[in-house]
Formats: sequence, C-alpha cells, structure tokens
Amino acid sequence: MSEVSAAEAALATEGQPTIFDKLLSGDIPSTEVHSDDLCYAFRDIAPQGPTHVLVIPKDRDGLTRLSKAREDQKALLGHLVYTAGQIGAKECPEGFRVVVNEGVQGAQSVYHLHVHVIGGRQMSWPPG
Ligand code: D5M
Repeated sequence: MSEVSAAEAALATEGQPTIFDKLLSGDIPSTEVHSDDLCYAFRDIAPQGPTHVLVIPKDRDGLTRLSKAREDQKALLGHLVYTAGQIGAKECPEGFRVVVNEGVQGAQSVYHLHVHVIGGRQMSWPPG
C-alpha cells in the first residue's frame, strides 16, 4: 500500500487534464466496477484495503474538487455518493468508508473529483 505524501499532494496541478481523462478515454487501462451515463467506477491502482474503488464523474466540467462544486452539480454529487454506497454495500457487507480528499491538506493528488470506497478490513478513527 502506498501513501500520498504532503509533497505529492502539493505538486498536483488543479485545472489541467488528469490521468483520469486518459483512463476515461481508454488510453490507459483500468478495471471497471460500474459505469453509467454520469459516472465511472474503477479499482484504485494503490489499494488501501481489499476493496478500493474510485467513483468519478464522466464529465469533469470544472469539478476538480469538492469545494468547487456548483449548485447545478448537486444531483451529480448525490449520484456519485449513492453509487459509492451501492458499490460498498455489494463488496463490503460488513462496512466500508467513503472518502473525498480535498486540496493539499486533504492529500488530494488528482484534481478530477473522485469518491473513494474503501473496505474489506477493519478501519480505525481518526484517519492519518
Ligand atoms: O486519490 C487519487 C487516487 O487515484 C489514488 O488513490 C491513486 C489513484 N490512481 C491514480 N492513478 C490511477 C490509475 N491510473 N488507475 C487507478 N487509480 C489511480 P487522491 O484522493 O487524489 O489522493
């Protein structure tokens, strides 16, 4: 398992195309978990648990990070979280965690909003 360091998070560039664009276009491979009109879910390349899935909007449309969400994107946000819950319920019936990392101190490294679904092991609190 790897960690996103503060330095890596600080280096991530907001507003530029991200690796998730290449993943959505199929230029780089990913392991699909779910796909619909609005979102794509795939397995994280550096899993933090037996299940680690990322749910992303297919159209980033300025949604680089949670704090940049517009009022007209509320339904999309709901859909992303709903989908995360459905995936978690299916793969991790004993429980799971849903996380959105935000900005440098939140250790965000990819500026295309994504919802992490992590589970399959016992979690602790608080997070690091
Ligand atoms: O999380 C960004 C996440 O994106 C991190 O957990 C690794 C994951 N990642 C990065 N590149 C890939 C590819 N190519 N496939 C699958 N997963 C990937 P953050 O919340 O921004 O720190």
